[in-house]
This record gives sequence, structure tokens and C-alpha cells, in this order.
Amino acid sequence: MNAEQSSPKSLSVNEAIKDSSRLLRGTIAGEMADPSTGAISEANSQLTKFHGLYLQDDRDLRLELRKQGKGKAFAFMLRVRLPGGCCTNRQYLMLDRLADERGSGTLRLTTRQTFQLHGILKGNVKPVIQAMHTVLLDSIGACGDVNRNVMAPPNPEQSLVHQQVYELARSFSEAMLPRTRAYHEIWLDEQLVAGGEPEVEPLYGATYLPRKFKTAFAVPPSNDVDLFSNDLGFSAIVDNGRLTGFNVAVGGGMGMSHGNAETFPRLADVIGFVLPDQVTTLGAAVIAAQRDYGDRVNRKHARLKYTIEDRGLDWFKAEVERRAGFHLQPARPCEFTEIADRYGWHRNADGSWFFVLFVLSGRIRDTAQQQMKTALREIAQINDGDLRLTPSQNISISGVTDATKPAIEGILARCGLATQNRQSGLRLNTLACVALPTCGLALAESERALPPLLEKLEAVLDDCGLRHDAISLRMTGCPNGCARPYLAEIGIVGKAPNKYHLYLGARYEGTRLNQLYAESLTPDEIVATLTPIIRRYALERAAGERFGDFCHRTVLPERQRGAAGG
Ligand code: SRM
Ligand code: SF4
Repeated sequence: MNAEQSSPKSLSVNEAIKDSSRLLRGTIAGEMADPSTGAISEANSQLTKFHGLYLQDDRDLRLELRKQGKGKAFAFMLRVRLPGGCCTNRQYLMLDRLADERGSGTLRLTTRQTFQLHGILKGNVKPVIQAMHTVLLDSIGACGDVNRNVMAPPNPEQSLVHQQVYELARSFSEAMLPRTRAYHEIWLDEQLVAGGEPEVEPLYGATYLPRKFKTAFAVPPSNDVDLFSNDLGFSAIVDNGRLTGFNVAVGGGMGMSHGNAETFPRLADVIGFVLPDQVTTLGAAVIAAQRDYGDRVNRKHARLKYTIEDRGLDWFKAEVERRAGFHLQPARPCEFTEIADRYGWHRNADGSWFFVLFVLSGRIRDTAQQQMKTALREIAQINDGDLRLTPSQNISISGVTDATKPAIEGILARCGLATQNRQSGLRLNTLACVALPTCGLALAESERALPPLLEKLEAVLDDCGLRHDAISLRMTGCPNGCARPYLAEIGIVGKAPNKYHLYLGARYEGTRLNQLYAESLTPDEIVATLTPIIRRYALERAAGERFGDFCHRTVLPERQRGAAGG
């Protein structure tokens, strides 16, 4: 039986796997040491997720290998844990080297501010994790049914509040880590826990959470972390430059399945306000409530958003307050008006510079036109500051001094990146998930289908005089929503090979979901469908009206009236 399936009313198969795993050990160590296969068992591959590792196979090669009577080309994907996306130059240089020596030769920046290494053969996994450990990087809880990589605005130097929020995000990530020593034993050869006190998971218990759990911290007016797509979100409330506390939002999530109305994307609801020193207690209470009340039978219904939908927001808030031991204060006024990364050079409050570089789909590689991987390596070798990953799959070169800035500019120019940030407003606001060839769940291409689609849409926008208008477009290879497509003004979601559902009308700032507009379109049909809408937008938009708001005001209601009229 597939690990996602379960018989009615019985706990999902994953629950039994977790329960019998001896706190995430399973038989991973033995299977990883077996050179007769590049894979591991289904049960252990569920457990390695908690260690930041996914077993994948190269889907481009599947057919040919099958024809030759050979098995799949297995390899592992490793996701680093990197709260707030902050990474030292030394850590970056290590990942850059590991990608070349033991991975696919590229680095992938994710939509949750971290790195993924793809294509790590089984025998290379342990050396990779050990090398990461030497620069104080780990992948604990980067995947699995626990609190995942915690997001926070990527430039702590921007203000004292940003620094405080980053520190809180980091300590929140540490506080919510699993306590098992399984990772250290399996990958870092730490001695097995034997005798003495039995090991416990004080927060998670032996079966961890029913499903993944995601937390983000935002500093308004920027919603760069896409706060409302998270299970738990903290929006900083600032008074006279001082952090007073956070509005708390719960129950966001993107994932859904095509044709299953019981699954849906949902925005988090704001339930109140907490003081900075209440954040961790509150977060632990939310996680514990979800641990105890989340659905452990049906994994497609197991995220916090469904617990809240089923039991009600008031019930959930009361349950959280009971566990936290305090009441939330009423939410404070708070508005999000921005979401995009601040591309280019900017001065920090401390006088240093940061430069945000646009990275299409977060893929760091060298091509004939652009040597992005070389550029970032050379920059990491000379920069005095560090590197920051943004929630939009971009990278910020941070802490740059006046003395080093010219050299960094020189590297960017030499590596073909001088005009990287001078691209269309559409391009600078795109996200695409990985999809094929590595993602086992992809129904269609995403990262690889985006560039030709973008070029065609850019031609339409140029024609309408909209080249510099910021319009968000997010593409995924399936409805799981890894690039948060339901919060894009133009959402493109894979349905089948070369077929996508088109969603329109989200608010640019990430505070309103879009709606399904057209089904099963090829990329060319998407362009043909969007062209008249873009033309109308250019001619008919109200002053300052964004593309998503225009679609929400005109295009979507008209379509609904048309459908109602038969
Ligand atoms: Fe995701 C599963 C990639 C962010 C919702 N996601 C996957 C897997 C691991 C496929 C799998 O389970 O076998 C993908 C690996 C592809 C590959 O080859 O690398 C994958 N997800 C990604 C990344 C790398 C996309 C990217 O291009 O950046 C992002 C890694 C984030 C990170 O660093 O932790 C990524 N995934 C997201 C997000 C966005 C976010 O968290 O802000 C979402 C939507 C938000 C949410 O969770 O609701 C997301 N991923 C999913 C889901 C659907 C979950 C659900 O509730 O239904 C799955 C499938 C699952 O869990 O069963 C999934
Ligand atoms: Fe894979 Fe679907 Fe996530 Fe894209 S959205 S990475 S296809 S799971």
C-alpha cells in the first residue's frame, strides 16, 4: 500500500511508520549502507524526510531505462534548514562545492528561503551532511511532519525591528526542532542513545504532527514572506520604531487536489496579538493543539487549516489560549502594501549595502550567457557580509562595504548579470516550483516551462505598454502549490502533461486568493486567453489599479454572469 493511502477510519500508514520508528531512526542507517540499490524502502523514505532528505528519481530517464529493462535512476534531494534564509559566505561556499562534487551541479533556492541540492547519490548523502555539519548547517526538520524552515524578512540590518524579528524567527526554529538524536546518530556517527533516561519528544510525541507545519514572521508593510499561506504567521506591530508584539494568524495553506472539493487553499485568519516574549509559548500551543486535534486518518485533510475549518476558529483560539496559559490581546491595526523583493543596491541602517539579485525560478547555474554560480561563488569569497535567501527564490548579497562594492559590481558585470535586475515587471514577479524532472508529484513542467511562456507574455505586455508594470505570475507543476500560485495575480497550475489550469484575481500583496478562470490550457492557449485581458487592462484599468484587482473587479464577475446566463 502507498504510504499516503489508508483504509477508512484507520490511521494513515505514515502514523504507523512514525510510531514504530524509534523517534525517526527506522532502519535508515542499515538501508543507506546497502550498496546493492540506490533506493531505500518506502517506510524509510517517509522517515528520511524528517532528516531533510527526499528519495527521487530522474523522471526524464524513466521511460528509456524501463525500455532497457533497468530500474529508476534514484538520487536524493537534500533541503537545508536555514531560518530567515541567512547563510554565511563559508556555508554558501560549502554548498556550492557540494553541488558540484556530490550533486547535480546546480543549487536551487526555494520558496521558503533555503537551498536544495538535487541528484545526490545514496553513497554521497552522509558525506554531504557531514560536510554541511563542519560549517554548522543541518537539514533537521527541513521536511516531514514538523515545523519547517521558518521564514522571516531577509535583511535583518534594515532596522532594529528587522533584526529582532530575525532573532525571534531563529530561536522559534530552534525551539520547535525535534529533540531526537536520530539525525546525529545516523549521519554524524554520534553514539547511539543506550541506557539512561529514555529519549522523549516533549513537543511532538512519538508520532510527531499529523502533517507538515509552516511558520513565518513578517514586518509590515512588506508581506515578502507570504504570511497568510502559512499555518502560523506573526506580523510585527511597530510603534515609533519599537517592536511592541505580533498579530497572530493561523490556518493558512495552499495545497489542494484537482477534482477534490474537500481540499482547498486557505488564507490564515488573524486571531489576536501577543507580546514578543509570548511568541514561543503561543507557537508551541498552536502546534500542540494541531498535534492533538489534526486528522491522522486522511493526510489530505491533515493540515491545520482543516482542523480550524472543521472545529471553528473560536474553538481553536480558545484551545490555544488554554494551552498557552494566557489570552491573546485584540489584533492591532496592520496593513500589507508590498510583497516584491527590493531588487538592486540599497543602504542598510548600519551604513552597509545589500544587493538583491533576481534568480529565475531560484536556479543557480552557469550558462553560456550568465555565470550566476561562478559569480555568487566569487562574491562569497570576497564579501564582508553574508548571503540571504528571499521567499521569492532570489538572493541578497548582504553587509557589503563601500570598499568591496565596486569589486562585486565588477563580478556581476563580468558574469553577464549587469542587467539581470532590469527585466520586465512580470518576470521580476514570477515564481516557479521545481516540478520535472525531480519532483515525483509533478503532473506538468513548471521551472522548465516558464521561460518560453514568459517570453510570449512579455511580448504582449510590451505591445500594451505594460513592460514595467509589476504583475505577479506563479507556476506549479501540480496543485500542491509549492510556488504559492493561488496567491498570484496570474496562477498557472499543472493538470496533465502540457496542460494547466489558469487562476486570476489574487491581490498582489498576498491578501486575497485568486479564482479558477480556465481549465486544461496549453501554454499557448494561456497566452491566447490572457492577451485580450491584458489589452483590456491596459485600456480600462482605474488609476493605480493592479492586474489582480482589475481581474477581480471586471473579468471574474463577467465570467460568472456569463456562466449564470448560460
Ligand atoms: Fe512543496 C511537496 C518542492 C514549498 C506545498 N514540495 C513537495 C516535494 C517535496 C514533492 C514530494 O513530496 O515528493 C517537492 C520537491 C520537488 C523537488 O524536486 O525539489 C516540493 N516545495 C518545494 C519547493 C522546493 C518549491 C520551490 O520551487 O521552491 C519549496 C521548498 C520549500 C522549503 O524550503 O521548505 C516548496 N510546498 C512549498 C509551499 C510554499 C510555502 O511553503 O511557502 C507549499 C504551499 C504551502 C503549504 O504548505 O500549504 C508547498 N509541497 C507542498 C505540498 C502540499 C501540501 C498540502 O498541504 O497539501 C506537497 C505534497 C505533500 O506534502 O504531500 C509538497
Ligand atoms: Fe512538485 Fe507539485 Fe510542488 Fe511543483 S507544486 S514542486 S510539481 S509537488
